[in-house]
Amino acid sequence: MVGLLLSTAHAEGLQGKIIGFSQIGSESGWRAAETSVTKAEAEARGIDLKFADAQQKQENQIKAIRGFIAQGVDAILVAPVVATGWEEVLTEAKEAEIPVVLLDRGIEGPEDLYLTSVASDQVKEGRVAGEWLAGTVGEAQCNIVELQGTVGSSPAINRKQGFEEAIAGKANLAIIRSQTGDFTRSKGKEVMEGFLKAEDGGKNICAVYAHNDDMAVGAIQAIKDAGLKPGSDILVVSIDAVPDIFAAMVAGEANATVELTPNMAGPAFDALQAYWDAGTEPAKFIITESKLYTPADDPQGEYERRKDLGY
Ligand code: GYE
Repeated sequence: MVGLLLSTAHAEGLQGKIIGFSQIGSESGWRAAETSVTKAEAEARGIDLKFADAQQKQENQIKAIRGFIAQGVDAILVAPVVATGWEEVLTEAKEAEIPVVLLDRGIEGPEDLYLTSVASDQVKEGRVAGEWLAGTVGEAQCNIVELQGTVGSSPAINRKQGFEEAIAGKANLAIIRSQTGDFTRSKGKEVMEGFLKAEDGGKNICAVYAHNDDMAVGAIQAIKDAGLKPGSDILVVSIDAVPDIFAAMVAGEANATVELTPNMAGPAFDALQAYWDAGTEPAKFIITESKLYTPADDPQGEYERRKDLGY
């Protein structure tokens, strides 16, 4: 049940609206949670949600958006897999006078192609992760390996930038290897296995920074398979705050995560309703919170709380 995440304040205003949602896929636990929360938020408001899963492919998203335009939906939500290549299709939506709301990832190009964007501050997420690591290792020498998100996606670009900003000027901290794990658990594991082999079985690695928790969970498995202890031999810091990372914290195998709410649809629907009801232009960027969690923050409780929320 996702009941506790629902915002019920304006339950009636969107009754009967048809809204298309072009989702990226289900590469991570966070993504799956976002999908279920979006469906539940739509249902609670009486929205007829047309859901399209793009299987990680931008071309499928573009096709889905064109399909929504052809159907004459009232609005379109899109979680853009990569940051570029949207101008043409979003211009088509604009010409059809269908408002577009971006969810959880940003795009390059003119801002008038979408009504609003609901997302976290991804540079800040990277910075929070980097500051946590810098504060934790202090003066000690620390070689970091980085698991990047999907190449060309806004969270991969921004989370890298924010982390680099946080460790810039600290001579004892260095990213020695960085590669994409495509936001998935299996790729995170595979890439981490390569890092461990290349770095003296892992002895040369002090920390792994993963752009999401799923890749961190994959990396944790690789570290264990290599005979090292994740969480102590190699520190693990990531982003999302999904239940599995709290389970890893309970086991002493993960050290920090930055929370990303899966409820991007609630603020998106609120913005659409205000826009339709009162002509209120929403803020261009609706920014969700980025809170740090460590094993000191009741990981067992956080795990259970999220399971109850329907993750
Ligand atoms: O952190 C990751 C997902 O787009 C910000 O995408 C989102 C990211 C999220 O697959 O787990």
